[in-house]
Amino acid sequence: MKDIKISNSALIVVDMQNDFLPGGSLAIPNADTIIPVINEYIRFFETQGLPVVYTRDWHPEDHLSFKENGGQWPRHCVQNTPGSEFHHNLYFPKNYIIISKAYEPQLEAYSGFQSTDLDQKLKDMNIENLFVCGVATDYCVFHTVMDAIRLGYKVYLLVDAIRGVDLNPNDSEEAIKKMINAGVELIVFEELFQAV
Ligand code: VGL
Ligand code: ZN
Repeated sequence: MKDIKISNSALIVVDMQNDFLPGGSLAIPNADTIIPVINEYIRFFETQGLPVVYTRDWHPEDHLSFKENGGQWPRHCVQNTPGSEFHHNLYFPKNYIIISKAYEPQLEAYSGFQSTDLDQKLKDMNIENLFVCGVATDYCVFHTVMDAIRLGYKVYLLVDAIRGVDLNPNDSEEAIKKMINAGVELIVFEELFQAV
């Protein structure tokens, strides 16, 4: 059995917003199929009295990552539009934290830690272990995990609750390999459930 530490832990749900889900402008294949699994994780953390953090891509209309502005992505997750809203099936506990990122026109930020107070908020709560799920495996999940490891957190990647863009077919696989090399531990819900 894996040595999973529940105390001083937080769940990070990355970018489960309409534009990244089927029907959205930057739809990630099968991203909707992880919602029930993510909700299980959220309920687990809620039951354990542990914090749940939701990151969101929060771009201004003139964001540099959009094709119309010279970037590589279709327009997505524009602040206060339906596409930037969290999916309506995503579960929210009574208490939760939202972290908005990439909110400035000239700033790209795939990581939930980049130009946000996420690290400070977690340290204020004495969080040492992070459990990360959501989208996209090869972009925001990847960069959030790599930053978290760099910042000294023990990071668990919830492999049954992530999906990737895969512009190239192996991008997510490569990203997972890099995260493993950096020290991430891969787990599925059953292993977390058995850990308590
Ligand atoms: C993301 C592409 C562009 C992500 C954000 O959330 O992974 N991907 N912006
Ligand atoms: Zn974006």
